[in-house]
Amino acid sequence: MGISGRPQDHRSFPASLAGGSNLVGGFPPGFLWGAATSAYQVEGAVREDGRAPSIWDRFVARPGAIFQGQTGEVAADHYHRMEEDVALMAHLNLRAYRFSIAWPRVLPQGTGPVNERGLAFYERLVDALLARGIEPLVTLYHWDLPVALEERGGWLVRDTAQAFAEYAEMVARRLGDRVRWWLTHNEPWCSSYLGYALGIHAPGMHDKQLAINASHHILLSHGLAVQRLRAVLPREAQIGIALDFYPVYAADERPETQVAVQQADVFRNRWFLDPIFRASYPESLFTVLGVTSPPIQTDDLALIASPLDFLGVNYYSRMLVRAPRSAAAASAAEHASYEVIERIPGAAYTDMGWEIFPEGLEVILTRLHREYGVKALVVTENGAAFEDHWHGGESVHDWQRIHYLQQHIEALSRVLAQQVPLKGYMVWSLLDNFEWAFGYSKRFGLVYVDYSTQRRIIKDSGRWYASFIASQRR
Ligand code: IFM
Repeated sequence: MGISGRPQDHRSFPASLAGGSNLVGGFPPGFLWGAATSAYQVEGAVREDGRAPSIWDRFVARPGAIFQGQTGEVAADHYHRMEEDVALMAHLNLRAYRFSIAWPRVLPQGTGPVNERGLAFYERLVDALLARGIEPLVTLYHWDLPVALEERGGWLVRDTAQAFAEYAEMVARRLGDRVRWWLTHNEPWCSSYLGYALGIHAPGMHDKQLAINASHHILLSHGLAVQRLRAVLPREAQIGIALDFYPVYAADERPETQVAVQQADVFRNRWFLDPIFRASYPESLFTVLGVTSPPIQTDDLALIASPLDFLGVNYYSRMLVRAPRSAAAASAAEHASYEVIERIPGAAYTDMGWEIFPEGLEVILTRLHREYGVKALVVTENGAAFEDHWHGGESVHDWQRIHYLQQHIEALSRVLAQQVPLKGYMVWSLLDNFEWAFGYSKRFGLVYVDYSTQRRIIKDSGRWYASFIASQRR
């Protein structure tokens, strides 16, 4: 099977990290302990079984776009190793697995005829998961728009929102008898801002106005898809979206910094949260971004705010900001209204340069429940990249990741103690994988992937997580 490591044995961990069982209690029975991946980051097989290219296949070919010109062509070869990977998940005691469907694999032209061979892959994956008692969580869009749609305007045109709703309905009709948990989009902030304003993600554009326009169509596509999913899925289906959050903190006590905090919060958290849960864009959003309103039509916001069963929360870090201290600092900052403090003395960082700040997870989850009245929450991503080293044996010692997971899981138990309806936690990621512009240089997996052989080696963190989940079985 090619799986290394013994999940039940955690005797080699530092004493403070061993024994998930005495870490925290109080997790409800049926809590979804899982891990997540996305199609382009793990599948590979980009030209197989009728899959057509997505905007990422095109973007990775752009000189300088990706670390060392790497691509997702092979990635973790999950398309060919799916059964082995599901066995690995069972070995890790996972109760849930979040994955995404590659739109261009199942509808190569974005609309029109279904590619049965592509769809069959996801049917086999869902069946394999269920056979092992692992709950599937399906994400319909994790950034891989079919090129055929990009050529017709991509997210800059309303038709793409309609095409997404049709795609969502088709998948729901085919998998809805077996899949209970559905997410429309993953991190639309990234699809919009990184893709259309900063140009560091596909489709690689550099215009904030395009970013806000694209975001409106993405939000609309979400609302339209929620309606279609609701119409065809069984009543017990759970429909949501995964947003990424960065709680914002003030770096000093100046009143101007309080304003800066509000503006950064609008930009980083409320841009998507408010339309989805309050049917309106935050008042200052367009000013903060320096753009005009996107093309909003009557009923768009009501559709975007279609009721959800749960919200997926992707949490990695926080933002520490202050008001610019001079005109020069303001013009150097990405947004004239605030400066981000990138390095905080004494703080710990992951290999992505993200501050490790578990308290932020507690803050964001409780806020979503209290301020936005979200019915149920699932942490759909949380995890860390560290420089892992494999020396050819059976293990990879990644105590920093264990510590990271432990601290964040402790935050969850504090959240549950405050009666927040939290239903699950997915570690990003199951496997080391293609980290977008960073290529394979960043490793987030519970499982190490030796890309030259595609051998999987369970890291100590994977063994720790398996042992922790086992300790929660009641
Ligand atoms: O790898 C990504 C994922 O695709 C989306 N959320 C953040 C992860 C780590 O950067």
